[in-house]
Amino acid sequence: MFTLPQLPYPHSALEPHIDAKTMEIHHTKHHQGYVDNLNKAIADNPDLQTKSVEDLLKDLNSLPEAIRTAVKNHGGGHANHSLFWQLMSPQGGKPISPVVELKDQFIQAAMTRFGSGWAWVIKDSAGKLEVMSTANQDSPLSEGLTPILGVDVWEHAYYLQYQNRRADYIQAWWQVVNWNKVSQLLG
Ligand code: MN3
Repeated sequence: MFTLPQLPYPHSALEPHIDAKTMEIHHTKHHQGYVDNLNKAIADNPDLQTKSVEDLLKDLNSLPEAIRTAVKNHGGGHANHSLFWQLMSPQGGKPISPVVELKDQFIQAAMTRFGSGWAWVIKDSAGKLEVMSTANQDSPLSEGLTPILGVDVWEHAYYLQYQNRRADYIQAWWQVVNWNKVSQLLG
């Protein structure tokens, strides 16, 4: 059984950049929904229930075809959001230069992701940092890549506070990046 992780800070902790209502709905409704639907998808596969969601996403092709898309979508949603909460903090520490250098490219990827999805800084198997974006809840893990930084650009992540102003949301989001977590992920 997968469960919703607690937020590492109160809903209001990221204000004024990200409002408390958005955080509350995003965490308790959207993320909870991915968790519930992931559990439903693997309900008849006990062998999969003991795996981490990351391991499921890294090897989607090994899953029964009937549940592959559901695990990609809802498992991706669970993994992406679990990381996303940790990638934000009211006290994020010192920006990490090699990631900051990719800021313009990262914002460009977030702005040009049509519809719903994510922009990422990832580390490839050779340890090289790159910017990419994924549609829907697709995870970089499914492409053999390690996410280092990721911003949710689904409208549910910003619409209450920023309406259609995705650019304003992304700039505000950059103010609450948890660089301590980024540093840990960089290894
Ligand atoms: Mn979301």
